[in-house]
Amino acid sequence: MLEKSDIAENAVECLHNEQYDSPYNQQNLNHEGMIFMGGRHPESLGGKWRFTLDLHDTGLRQKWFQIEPFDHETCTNPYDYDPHSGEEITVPSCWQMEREKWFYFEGSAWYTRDLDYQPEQDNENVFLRIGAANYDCKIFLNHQFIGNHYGGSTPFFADFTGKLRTGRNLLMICVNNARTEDRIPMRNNDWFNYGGIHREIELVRTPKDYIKDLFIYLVPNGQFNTVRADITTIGEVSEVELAIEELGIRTRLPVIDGNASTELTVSPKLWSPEAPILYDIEVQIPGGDKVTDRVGFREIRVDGTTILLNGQPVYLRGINCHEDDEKLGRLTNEFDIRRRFAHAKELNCNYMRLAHYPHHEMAAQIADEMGIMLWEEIPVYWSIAFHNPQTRRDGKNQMLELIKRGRNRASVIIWSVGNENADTDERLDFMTDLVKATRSADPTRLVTAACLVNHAKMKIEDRLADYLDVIGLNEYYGWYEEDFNDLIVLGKNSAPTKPVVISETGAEGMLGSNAPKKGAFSETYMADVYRKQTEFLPNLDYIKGFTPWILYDFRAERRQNPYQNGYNCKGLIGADKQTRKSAFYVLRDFYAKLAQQSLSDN
Ligand code: GCB
Repeated sequence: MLEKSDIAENAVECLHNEQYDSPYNQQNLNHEGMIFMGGRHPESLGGKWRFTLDLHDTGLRQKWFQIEPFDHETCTNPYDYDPHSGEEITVPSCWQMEREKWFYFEGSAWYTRDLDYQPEQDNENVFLRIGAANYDCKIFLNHQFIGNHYGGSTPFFADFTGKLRTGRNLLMICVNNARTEDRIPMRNNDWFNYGGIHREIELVRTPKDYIKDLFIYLVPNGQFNTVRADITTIGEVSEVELAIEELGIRTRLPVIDGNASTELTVSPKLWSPEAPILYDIEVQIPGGDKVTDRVGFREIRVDGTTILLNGQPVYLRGINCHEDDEKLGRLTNEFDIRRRFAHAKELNCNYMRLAHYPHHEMAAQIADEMGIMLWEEIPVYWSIAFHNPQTRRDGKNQMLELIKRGRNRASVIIWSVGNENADTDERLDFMTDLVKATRSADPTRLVTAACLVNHAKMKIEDRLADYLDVIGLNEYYGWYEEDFNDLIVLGKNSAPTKPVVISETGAEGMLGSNAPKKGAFSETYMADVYRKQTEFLPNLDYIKGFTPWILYDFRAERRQNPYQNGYNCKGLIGADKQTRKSAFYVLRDFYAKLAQQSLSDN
């Protein structure tokens, strides 16, 4: 047993210490370490990595990250794993999609590779950036623990400055996707628990003095004439230059204690789905670090039960979408994202809900360009350990990472803090704190959550609604709630003073030769539910948006009836991302009518 070898300093501790992972769970890789990426040129560390699953966390117990390369032929010590050899995996990926034998694995897995480092400039900073790894990600460089990150869908950075050797370095990463009680989401949810480093992994270099953050936006004052920029720098920086050439702006700003801010009086052309106008932005430390972005300026606010985009009432014609693919799992790419928005446009949508966790950052960049408004959210979903301070810290951190990553994206109009969480005191306390943190990190967007219905009183009732700008409502009348007439009762009994967006509704509809021809799970039944919903909802004047569940069928292991076989089949299009179901056309025609109406109203 390796417990007796040189590698394990203390054999008994190695086997019996159940606190073995606490030194490696500091969650020190968090939103505070984020660096603005626009215009930077990171080096990809993607490609083939050595890989092993580690069901018992033997790697942390035995400290596999300390193992030096050794010769197998002459080695006399037994070993349980050699990080310098073994199976290979492609990174980024979800391990489930790489080998059939890894499909249902939930636990720790180790990634190892050599890293050749050659400095490019004096005193450069070097960071490792991971776009997302699900869920706990621990980083080891040259046998030393650097830090860990919690949360499966947001980016994080590890500071390698001063820790890299010129030439060969050893990088080891342990990713754990177990569903545990403290995590967000917790143990139970309706999507597949993919594991691994599923977004880009790269090295980012900056000069010693650099730009850490840039937040630029149209001040939501109803005048459309003020652009504000907040810039954060690191190092000895006394001024920065901000340029928006197309608006005739080139100005130098003093930096005080690492911060520069300005409000410019300027009236840019406004961004909207009909006119997704973007401006090139440049920020530079004179003679030094430079970042760029392409940014749209728009204002989103609510007035009573109306949502106003650039001062004009807007109805959100939306659809939900998971980040899921039959062959790739949660790994996505530009083609996949563009196809998704093209399908939304075919449905006459102007809006999409990116469910139920932060999607790849490319989604909002492409939505900016294509003119699709977005709802983005973190997976505070169903049951969560709201009482646990660690969980609260994790939730807030995921939200701040999401906001910092994408707050220059005009397409993102709403942040959502939760989905269908029971209305308890602990949840309310957790949520009010989260809403406060969200608003203070970003005063330019609406805040929402998918709220609850009081089934006894048959009305929309959720204490969280008081703290939101828009009430999201998931309702499945005609499917889980079989009697559609109950929706009519609910609609009449409710008198919200804020806009309500139907954040989910739908029904399952199977494709293929085995699909039932009528009744539940048939396409006909599904289309009928869509018909009833779209005929009734326009009668409720406080409903200001509609996002049925969902664009594509997606993998969900809790669904095991003979039709579903591990898939949620409420997609308007099948899991092949091609085959449109009958309900697709019902929604398309409904939205065409709404779009026509809104043209004639404006
Ligand atoms: C919901 C959940 C969503 C599920 C959906 C369903 O209310 O928010 O994650 O997938 O219902 O299909 O049951």
